[in-house]
Amino acid sequence: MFITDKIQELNEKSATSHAFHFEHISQLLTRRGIDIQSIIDKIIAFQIAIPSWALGTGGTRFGRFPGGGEPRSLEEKIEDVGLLHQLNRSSGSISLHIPWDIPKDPTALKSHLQAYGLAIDSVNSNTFQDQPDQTLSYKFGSLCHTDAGVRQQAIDHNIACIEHGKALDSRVLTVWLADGSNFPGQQHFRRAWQRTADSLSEIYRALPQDWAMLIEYKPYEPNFYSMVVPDWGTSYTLCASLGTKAQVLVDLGHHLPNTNIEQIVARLMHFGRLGGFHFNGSMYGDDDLTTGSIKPYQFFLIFNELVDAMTDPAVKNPPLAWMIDASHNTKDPLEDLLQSVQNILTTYAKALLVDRATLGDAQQNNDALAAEELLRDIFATDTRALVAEAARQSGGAIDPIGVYRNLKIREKLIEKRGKKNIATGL
Ligand code: PSV
Ligand code: MN
Repeated sequence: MFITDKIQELNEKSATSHAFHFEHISQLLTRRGIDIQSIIDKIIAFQIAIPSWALGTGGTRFGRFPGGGEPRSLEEKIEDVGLLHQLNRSSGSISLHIPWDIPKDPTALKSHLQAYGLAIDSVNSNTFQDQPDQTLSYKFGSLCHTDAGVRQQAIDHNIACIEHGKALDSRVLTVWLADGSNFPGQQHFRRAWQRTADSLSEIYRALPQDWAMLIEYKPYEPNFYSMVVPDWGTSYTLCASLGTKAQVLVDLGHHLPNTNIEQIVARLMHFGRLGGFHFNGSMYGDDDLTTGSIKPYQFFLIFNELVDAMTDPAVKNPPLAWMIDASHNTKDPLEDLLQSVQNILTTYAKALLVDRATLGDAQQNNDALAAEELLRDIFATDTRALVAEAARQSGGAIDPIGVYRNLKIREKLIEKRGKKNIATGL
């Protein structure tokens, strides 16, 4: 579905109200000596990948309630991301989970992507489920398994993912391991780490020079006693044992309550090892809620650290792969993704406004109140008009969700695809 003309028509209706809000923030920032256009350009340049597995309605282990119009194929998933990108101009790539989304004809798929101005982001391996045609089971782990045959099967799968990615010009393999144990004594911790490191090094050998391997961590689930890669420290040790193409991936939902994620991000960037980011919102654990919906202040503090390191020439961290990793149980998945992207961009914009010299002085002088107030002041600044202006300037919608609803896109997708189909994915 191509809707660019309609977006322009509807933008005209929002123009007066947008001009009013944009004028307000422009005056505020001018008084602070901030170059508004340079902030807008940075917002325009910020692209967040959409995962192919989050375009349908997710389920829980208790049930699944599809909302209708879900994509029936990888091509239709690309069309959905194409819709998002036309609306916000910030969702220019799609990540694939293999084997949920195996590209059958890479050449045709590439031209389909091109038609929507999209690229492939990461390829993500899946050794957390058994597939019908699979010889050996991952019930007791994959890359860490005690049986060399299972490990080899998991290694081969990851290498096959790299091959799929190469055919589509991806440059990132993301590895998340569900490996671990449910009972004390079940697994030998040191040997499990070593087997994992050895298996990863086999995969690393197959990684092209210009690729990155991102290693994600998670404290619990599906294993509830121990996970082989439960935290950023373990991820870091694995990356360090592999080489510089291996980087840690932070998924916001993969932390125990009250973990200081902003400090983790700062540490990893200080050591040049933060490679990727999965955005979502979390109340208790890996809840996969809308980004920024539960703890917006912490989300801002995380972005503050990211931007601090990204703008410090002394920090030698590679560019990050940004992606949303969420599941949509209550809302329309496309609306939820639009909302997440808006929250990400408005929060990123806030972090860009932080006066780092003044903050640095306050920190140097141990003036806790001044430092904290500076951050709180920026957190309270409404940056929505900056994000709307960035979308407007790049041909997107001033109000992406408003346009989505006005054009009755979900209704049209249901008409075309039906009410009951279920997309592959979570
Ligand atoms: C695991 O919880 C995770 O965050 C990993 O990124 C997976 O690839 C994704 O969710 C989908 O299951
Ligand atoms: Mn994730």
